[in-house]
Amino acid sequence: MEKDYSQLYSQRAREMKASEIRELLKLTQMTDIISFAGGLPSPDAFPIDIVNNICQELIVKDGKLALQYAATEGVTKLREVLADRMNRQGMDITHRNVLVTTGAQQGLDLIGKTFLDPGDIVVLGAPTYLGGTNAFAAYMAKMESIPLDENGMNPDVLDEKLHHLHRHGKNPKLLYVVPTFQNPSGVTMPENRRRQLLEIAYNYDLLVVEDNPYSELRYEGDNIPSIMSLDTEEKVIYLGTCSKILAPGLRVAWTVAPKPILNKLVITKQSTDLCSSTFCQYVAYEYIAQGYLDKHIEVIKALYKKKRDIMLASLEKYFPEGTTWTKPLGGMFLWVTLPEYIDTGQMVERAIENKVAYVIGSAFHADRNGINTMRLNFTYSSDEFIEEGIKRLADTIKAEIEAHEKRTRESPYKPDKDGIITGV
Ligand code: PMP
Ligand code: G9A
Repeated sequence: MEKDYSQLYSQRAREMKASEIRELLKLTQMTDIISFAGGLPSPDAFPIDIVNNICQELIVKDGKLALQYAATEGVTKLREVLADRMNRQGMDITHRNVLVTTGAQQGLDLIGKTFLDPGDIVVLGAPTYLGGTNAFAAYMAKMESIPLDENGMNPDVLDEKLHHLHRHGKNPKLLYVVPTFQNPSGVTMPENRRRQLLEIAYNYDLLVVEDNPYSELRYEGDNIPSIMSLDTEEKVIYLGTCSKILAPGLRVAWTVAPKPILNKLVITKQSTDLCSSTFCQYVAYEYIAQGYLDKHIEVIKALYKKKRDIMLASLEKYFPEGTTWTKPLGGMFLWVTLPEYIDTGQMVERAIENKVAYVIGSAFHADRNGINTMRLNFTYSSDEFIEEGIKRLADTIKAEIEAHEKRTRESPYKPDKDGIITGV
């Protein structure tokens, strides 16, 4: 029998739960399941030859630096090229506003560690990125959810929520948003909403955490400025990452923040990992500085647009009546809503038996709502498997609908013509 250490765990560790995404990943990577679960880039797109050349040249040319510890802030020349890229996207920063992190996930954790005491409130979307909720929950924060619509977070609803919280003496500290091609729903906040959101943040003295891994993966439509680039009061912390535009295995990401906040985050990071992998930072630097990243993004955009289109066409072709889904203009995900009586948490076992996987929608709701929803990733699977996987998923859903209809037919309690159940 395994020894039980639970009495020794901190309260925070006792309350932490495994990420539904990471657990599914273990399962889907081991088997022949078609996975629409993890937010994984297509491995076919990884620039293996270029990274190979960079690594070989790097180790000869700069080995003594690349194998050494780096400053906690990150390798200066990487911070500089990242700041340049951000400025080309409308920001006004220097490398001193940039902290290199081990994945944007670490950025979220450092923000939690730096700002959140137990009981502090974070306001976020419903649904929202589960890794964000988990990072803040690890610091025992309380989440307050704002339901999203097809244009992301509605500022009027946010304002009402904050007003209500304030009336009850509650002052949230952070507002967490993934405004562009949101994980998990794929929806994007238009510019006017971003401006309104900032005004609200200023009024309520909230820090906005803008988590933005996907904005460069736009397949149609015009770019929308980041919230940080619209900010005039230094109230935004921004997270970027190489994970979706280059390779998540590098674990190279960056946090942009006003200098006082950045300095605090650096101290927080020192107790976490001293510095992010120097070697990977040098690889990322060379990749960007030699001009490969912008070209690579064009290649993967074409690849992912096609995959999105195949998934949308397959949904149209196979999914039964009563199901709806978002039609994202970019990113990696779309969001499916099933009839209310279907619990995607229970259905997932049947889906896995049918050799297809998704992430259950309730995992992305801090309040565990959204039980009839699911997130589908369209970038990881090969083109052929996308259609086959959607067909398997459609069959799984149809079986749930049929089982429900059978139960209703056989039930002694039937609704009359006004929908009132009287019993037979
Ligand atoms: N934020 C969001 C919204 C994400 O979708 C992800 C990855 N799925 C992350 C943060 C973490 O990314 P990274 O690989 O950079 O840690
Ligand atoms: O593998 C991970 O946990 C990163 C992917 C995140 C996601 O699926 O949203």
